[in-house]
Amino acid sequence: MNMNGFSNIRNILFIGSENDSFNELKIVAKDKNFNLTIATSIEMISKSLKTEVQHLIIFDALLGYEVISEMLKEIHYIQMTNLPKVLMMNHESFDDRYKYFNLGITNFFEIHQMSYLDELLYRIDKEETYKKSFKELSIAILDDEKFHLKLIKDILDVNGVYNVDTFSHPKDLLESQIEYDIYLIDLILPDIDGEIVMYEIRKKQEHAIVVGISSIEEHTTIAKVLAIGANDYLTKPLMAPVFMAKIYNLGKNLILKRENVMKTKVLQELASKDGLTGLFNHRYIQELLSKMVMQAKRYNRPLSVIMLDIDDFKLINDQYGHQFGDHVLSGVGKILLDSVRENDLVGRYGGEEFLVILPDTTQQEGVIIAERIQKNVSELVLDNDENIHLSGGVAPLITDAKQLIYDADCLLYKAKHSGKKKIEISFETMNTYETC
Ligand code: GH3
Ligand code: MG
Ligand code: MG
Repeated sequence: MNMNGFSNIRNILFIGSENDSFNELKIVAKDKNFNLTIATSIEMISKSLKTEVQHLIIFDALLGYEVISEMLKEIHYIQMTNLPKVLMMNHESFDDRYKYFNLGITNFFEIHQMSYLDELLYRIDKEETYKKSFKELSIAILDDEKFHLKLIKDILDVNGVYNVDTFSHPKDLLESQIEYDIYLIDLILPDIDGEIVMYEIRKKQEHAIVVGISSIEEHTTIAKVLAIGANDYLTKPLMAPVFMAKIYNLGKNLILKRENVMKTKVLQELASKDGLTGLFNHRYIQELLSKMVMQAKRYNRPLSVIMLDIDDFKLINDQYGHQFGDHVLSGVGKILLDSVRENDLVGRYGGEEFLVILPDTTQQEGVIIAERIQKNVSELVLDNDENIHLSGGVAPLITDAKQLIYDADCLLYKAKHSGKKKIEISFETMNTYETC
């Protein structure tokens, strides 16, 4: 991968002569990791297209309309896929665009607007990565006619899509344990209707691509299939280029959707976690506490929290430096996570203060967990053979989240003021002048 993030070499076929514009193109192409080949005759074009996968063809308008028209005819004859064809002009005008568009040119740019080409190459590269991902999607075809099954499989095969399974009986597909990305379903089938098969698939897989394929052209049938949740409906006989273009677009949408889900997950992770310790941050642990309190009250279950604070942390910073302090903090965070059960939630409440939410836990049970954490942390030894200690307060839910935090904080305060290195659970011995 180079600086631009392009992962594979892409090819551009330039049709024109080796002039200044060609040299400029070469620089832009190289920068974007595209390979530029020049062709000056129909023979050279046909040889290039047959020997190398091309991702873009650029014509120099200087060749003139007639020559370009002849060359495009030859390209259309050889080339099956929709290759972008760009015309490089001195000045582009609506009339020219209209004229060349009818010939099959898809994009235009002026020689002095190399930035346009830059953008185009970026888009082509992105599209290529989608094409690659598309070829990896799994496809199930269900059709009782062997001929259609083979036809669809062949079209996919020619287009480099090999992760394809075929089914002649609806039951075989419905009973298959595999969750496919794309389902191509014939409507008229033995035993079970295609519509029911589609309904069953949609029920199990909300985001899979489901396409109905049938010779039925009745509007009500098409509308019904789409209402069931099919993404599209194609009528037989299938036209290979249209079929492929539609399936590719649907597949690309699925890939984009998955990409967005991943991005959202990453963002949620970033927004809810503390960067240093990886624990939930102050805002998010409060949000979680409100939710847990609501649940505990609804189901009448106990809930406790532990508020913990590292003893004399300032001294650790002063003695070993802030960086080492950070290291201790993330170490303590890890011990906290390792010391609690799966359903417990751990957050960094402040600088060296932590909040642990314990669902389904009484205060007495909470103390056991707090003491376990305390013991595990105290096994962290510093260079001067000193250990790290925690003070804490364990409070049970009585009224609401606010009270819970207040009580735990108050008990922590009590632990600090009565010698540190301890877990407090009772307000009883607190002096009246000692307020939180
Ligand atoms: P106590 O036993 O009473 O809790 O004393 P303490 O020194 O632990 O508490 P104090 O509140 O006096 O000091 C907390 C220190 O924690 C001061 C602050 O610089 C440090 N601290 C807070 N956040 C971070 C951090 O992210 N990294 C590092 N290295 N230090 C931090
Ligand atoms: Mg402290
Ligand atoms: Mg503190």
